[in-house]
Amino acid sequence: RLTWQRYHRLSDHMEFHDYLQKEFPNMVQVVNIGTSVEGRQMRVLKISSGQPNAKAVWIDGGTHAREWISPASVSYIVSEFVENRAAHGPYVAGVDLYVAPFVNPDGYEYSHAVDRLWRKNRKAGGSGTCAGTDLNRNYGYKWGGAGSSRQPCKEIYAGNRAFSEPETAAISRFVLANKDKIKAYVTFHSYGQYILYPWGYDRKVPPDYADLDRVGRKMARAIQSAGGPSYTVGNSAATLYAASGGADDWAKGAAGIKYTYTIELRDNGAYGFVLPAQFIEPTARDAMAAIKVIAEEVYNLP
Ligand code: 0X9
Ligand code: ZN
Repeated sequence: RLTWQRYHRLSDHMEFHDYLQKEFPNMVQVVNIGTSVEGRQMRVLKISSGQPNAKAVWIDGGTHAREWISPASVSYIVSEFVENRAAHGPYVAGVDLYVAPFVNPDGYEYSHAVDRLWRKNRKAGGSGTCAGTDLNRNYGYKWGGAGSSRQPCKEIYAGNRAFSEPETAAISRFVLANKDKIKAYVTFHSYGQYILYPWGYDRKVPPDYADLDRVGRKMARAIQSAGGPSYTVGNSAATLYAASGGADDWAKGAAGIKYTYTIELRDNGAYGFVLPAQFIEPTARDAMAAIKVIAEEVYNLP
């Protein structure tokens, strides 16, 4: 079973998904949306409000293999929504969630078994070149622009075309099929404590950025009120760096989802990607506080 005391392997998480579906069949459905490069299942957990026309929030984690706090925190959110439902507000029960805790299952396992700091997926390179595509450079909006690379040995290798990877292709298919329901898209990464909104490909903002900024600040405030640290809110390219082909830009620019964020969880550099397990619970509470704000916002949309 899953705990929040250590980082669990993928198989423990899969057992947790199966357990939730079995124990809460009216609320939780495990959907296989595709297969990774190495043949692992790409899973989405549908957490249903039971309301027929509920709006939905997309949450994902584990895009970058080494950012273990991301899938841990996303799984904590799932557990809170399902197993601790009564402790939260009415909007928790009023929106549907689509949750993909492991966008990059192969990379996650590789970062446990072989290389703790692995980032990309596990797409085989051609002979004499390197393995792995950066999944957060492989989405099909402004693909191949600033902050991405065409060289397979780079950590920010964008792949040989947009959605060349089965992992990103599966997500785009699923999200587009549900895009009328999905009103918010939150992708969890680490580290740095940032709440970032589009665009990431360039230091420009979308026309409705004032709404994104307002809700972003609300999330940051909620995190602090829950006892968490300060998170910096801003436009992705201006606040962090320009990077094209990200999931967030695609969700906003191509799928048309209004409230789109990348949240970089803890810490702000002391441990970086190798965040000790004692920080899982407090960091997961940051993530939960942010998602409660988004869920409430979506719930209250006209
Ligand atoms: O570079 C990234 O993909 C993200 N940072 S990380 O350290 N987790 O790798 C930031 C992505 C922000 N979004 C876009 N640039 N579109
Ligand atoms: Zn990342």
